[in-house]
Amino acid sequence: MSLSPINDANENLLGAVRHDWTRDEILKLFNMPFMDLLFEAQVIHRTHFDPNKVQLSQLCSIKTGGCAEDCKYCPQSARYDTGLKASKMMEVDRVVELAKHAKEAGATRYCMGAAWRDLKDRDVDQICAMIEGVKDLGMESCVTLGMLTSDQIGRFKQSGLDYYNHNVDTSEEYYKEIITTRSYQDRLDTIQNVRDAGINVCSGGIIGMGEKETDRAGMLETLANMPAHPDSVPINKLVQVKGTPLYDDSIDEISDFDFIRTIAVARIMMPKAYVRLSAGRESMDKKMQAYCFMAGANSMFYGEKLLTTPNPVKNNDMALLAELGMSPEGHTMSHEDAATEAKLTDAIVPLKAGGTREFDPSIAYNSRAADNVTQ
Ligand code: SAM
Ligand code: DTB
Ligand code: SF4
Repeated sequence: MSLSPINDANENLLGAVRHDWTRDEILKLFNMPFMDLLFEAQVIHRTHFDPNKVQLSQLCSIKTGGCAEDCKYCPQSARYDTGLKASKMMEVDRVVELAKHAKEAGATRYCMGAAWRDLKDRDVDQICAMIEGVKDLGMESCVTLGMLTSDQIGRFKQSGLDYYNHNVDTSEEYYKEIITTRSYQDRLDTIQNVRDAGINVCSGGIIGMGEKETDRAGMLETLANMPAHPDSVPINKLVQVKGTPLYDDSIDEISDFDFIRTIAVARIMMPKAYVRLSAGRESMDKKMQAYCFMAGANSMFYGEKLLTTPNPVKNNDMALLAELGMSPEGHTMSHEDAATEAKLTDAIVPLKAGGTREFDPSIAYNSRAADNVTQ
């Protein structure tokens, strides 16, 4: 018996980096027996990545709330009463200070988000200073600021920006049900500007907004059929926030298995992308997250807060990775960084108090010394 059910069905489906996926092919993947799908995703994952490593990104909301857009999922839209207080843009020094803490706790990428429809030229200098501050710490930088022009992204490139996050959110068909104040094409144009500037693209979407399986397939079709696959693909599980239109009992919560399937299909379709387990982890138990890693997720948001909603506490995340024999992927820190490692150890040792496991210092950073050098 073959170990590769996809190859049995169609040799072209497995392993190749493709940009010509059809909806039918993708739906075929979604409808594979669960175990076969996970197996294929693991094989592909192991071809390109260390399966026991997870990249950690930390978010910072540099400008919260008061957004003009009507994204039905979003607590930061000014159109919905979610009780969120809008704030002004944070000072550069404060952002860099928070990034330093994030680095000390093990994050390698710092993602700064603003509740804007689009970026205004008057804000570009301040954002450039934030990017430069994060880069000076030896971290990767990412920003997500809404739509932007090629001139603006060119300025960020000069400041050393590594990633720009701009999600397609769902399929082109379902998008109209979720957002009316800007088009799918607007999103794609911004992503193209980012790619043209030589900045890594981070683009994914949200699962659990009442969409059908064909919409999940459509979202992945858009992402995988871009001229180059996004370097990072965040898969968010909708966080239902009271006051938003998607805070709704009538929306069936997506089943765990359907969510895991989406991760696995993303891994198969975009073999070399970092697939990020993003919003919604707070509602996932340890087993669910382990299945997501098995399906090919190899990145996650780290730290107690996403932009405005909660995320698992760092100690729990470190405990989960330790229990699974996994470790954070690092490329800006080394074992020589004793101060940093001591802080990581402080963060993990209290786990022992829970009595579940012994602390093994090697999990704080890669236990295989060879991997500890810059990748
Ligand atoms: N305003 C910018 C934009 O829309 O591109 C950047 C920030 S926006 C909050 C970034 C992404 O967060 C959205 O594209 C969406 O995918 C995700 N997001 C926002 N609210 C969410 C929620 N309640 N649940 C899950 N994901 C959410
Ligand atoms: C992404 O895809 N998810 C992150 C990040 N990119 C900017 C944001 C999630 C936000 C969840 C809701 C909130 O905390 O406000
Ligand atoms: Fe504004 Fe972004 Fe939220 Fe949409 S997702 S309302 S653009 S902050």
